[in-house]
Amino acid sequence: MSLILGLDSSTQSLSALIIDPERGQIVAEESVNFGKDLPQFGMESGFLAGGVEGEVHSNPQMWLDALDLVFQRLKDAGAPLDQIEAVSGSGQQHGSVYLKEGFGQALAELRPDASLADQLASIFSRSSSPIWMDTSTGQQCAEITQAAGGAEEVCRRSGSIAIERFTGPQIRKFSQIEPAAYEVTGVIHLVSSFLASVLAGKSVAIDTGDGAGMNLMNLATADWDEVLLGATAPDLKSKLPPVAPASSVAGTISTYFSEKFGLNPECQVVLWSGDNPCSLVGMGASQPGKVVISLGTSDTLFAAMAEPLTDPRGYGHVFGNPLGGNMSLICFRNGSLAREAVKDRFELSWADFDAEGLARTEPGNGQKVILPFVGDEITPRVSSQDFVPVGWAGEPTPDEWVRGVLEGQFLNMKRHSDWLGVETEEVLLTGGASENDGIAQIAADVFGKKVRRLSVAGSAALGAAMRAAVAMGADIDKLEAAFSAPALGRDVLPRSENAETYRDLEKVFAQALKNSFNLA
Ligand code: ADP
Ligand code: XUL
Repeated sequence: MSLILGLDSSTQSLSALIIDPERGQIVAEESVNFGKDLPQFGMESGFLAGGVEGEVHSNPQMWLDALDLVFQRLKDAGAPLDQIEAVSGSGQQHGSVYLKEGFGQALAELRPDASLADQLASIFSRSSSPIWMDTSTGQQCAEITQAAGGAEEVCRRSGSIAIERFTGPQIRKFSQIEPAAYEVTGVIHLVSSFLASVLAGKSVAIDTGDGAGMNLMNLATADWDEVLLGATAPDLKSKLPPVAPASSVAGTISTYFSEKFGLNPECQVVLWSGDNPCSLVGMGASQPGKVVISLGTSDTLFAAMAEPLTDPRGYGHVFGNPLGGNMSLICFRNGSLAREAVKDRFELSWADFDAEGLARTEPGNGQKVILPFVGDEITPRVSSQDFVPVGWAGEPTPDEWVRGVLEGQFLNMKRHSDWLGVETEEVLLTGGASENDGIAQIAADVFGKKVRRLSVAGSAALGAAMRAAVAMGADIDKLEAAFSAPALGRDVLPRSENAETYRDLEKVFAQALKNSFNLA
């Protein structure tokens, strides 16, 4: 009994990872792709296409079928399910599940001879679940902001200003458009706490990591905030589970799973958390001092924080760090999409973004910048139709465009993460574009820090497993050394000869933002 299971219910798939914390090994991996493996739900990418006015919903019954299927696959593959000591999980953040009174009872009565989805079919008070991609609650955000005393106050309390995809505004909308269904809702869960409840066979708590993505939890007290509850929807407190630290053990695994799939009946269920909080752990960055930058479709920057500071400009978010304290999450919408736009516009290749290509221009482009927003941006919140070169006498050359946009992206990240209040020792780079040495060098130079590359695939499931292992007494440093080690020989050091250039360029960038978008 020494293995640990981590699950990750993301937008498009549910994956499972079994680790042996003592040996530092991955023992088994399986996954279920919602579109491919559960085509009966008609959600090719895990959500319903064609939602009106920014609505993006998914189907909680699909998540239940996926849970059954992933355990069946583990069992069929001969995974040692009877040796799993603890399980935890990661859920796409912000998504919400609406359940009638009696949810806990229904879970306690689950029989192994029928599926989860069939047995729980009548327990939902709302058949679909809004997810993080939903942008339909602008009006509700404005109403909550007004009722709670302004954007700064909402941010001070919850760690973020009112955000469309966050759960509070989503709940408010549901209470307004379907008041009768809201009325009969007994409990509202997040994707994470919903699936943790199913595993535990009872309705369990929401953890502080994912709970902070609701605009409902008070960061300082790590509990529901009366002012925000009151500003959001009637009688809301009675419809929310309690908040608890992510390290809490919710109970032992439901007999549904031990009888049906052969899990050990003593297997402990540790609370689930959100995917970003779990990734923080999986990336080996749960202790303050490291900043993770993920260069994916969008870029994200996250870091463990020593103090629960909030972003004075209102762009970044603060969530609970599942291993204690807090973490920041900052999203930059113009990530790879913007890099690809430059590449396509000038018919370049990724080699032009690499060391060789970048050698054709000078660091800092002679103290000229390009504001790197090919489309609307959320950090900073600006509406933009194209990149803005600032201070250029003529049109930049394609090589200057490449350098300008990359430098602009990292300068923008540095500027908008200056409120974190952590002394960064190193920057951990991950995501598709992190492979590129030229891009990594610009990151190192702009931040003035050592950049390390991580090749952890599936950091959310891994982080969930590592959290469960820590809850069972494993040492986080040992786990990080075994599972989250930076790729060997791929560190990039900042070049001291460029330090002054980039310090000056930061000021040029700040001035350009101010002049072009009227931003402080
Ligand atoms: P996501 O998980 O958001 O789908 P990934 O982290 O997988 O994204 O990153 C994929 C992106 O990485 C691609 O769309 C591409 O723009 C970018 N990418 C891949 N290779 C390179 C490279 N060598 N240099 C720069 N960008 C790259
Ligand atoms: C974070 C966010 C996304 C989802 C993706 O605020 O909305 O990263 O968690 O699953």
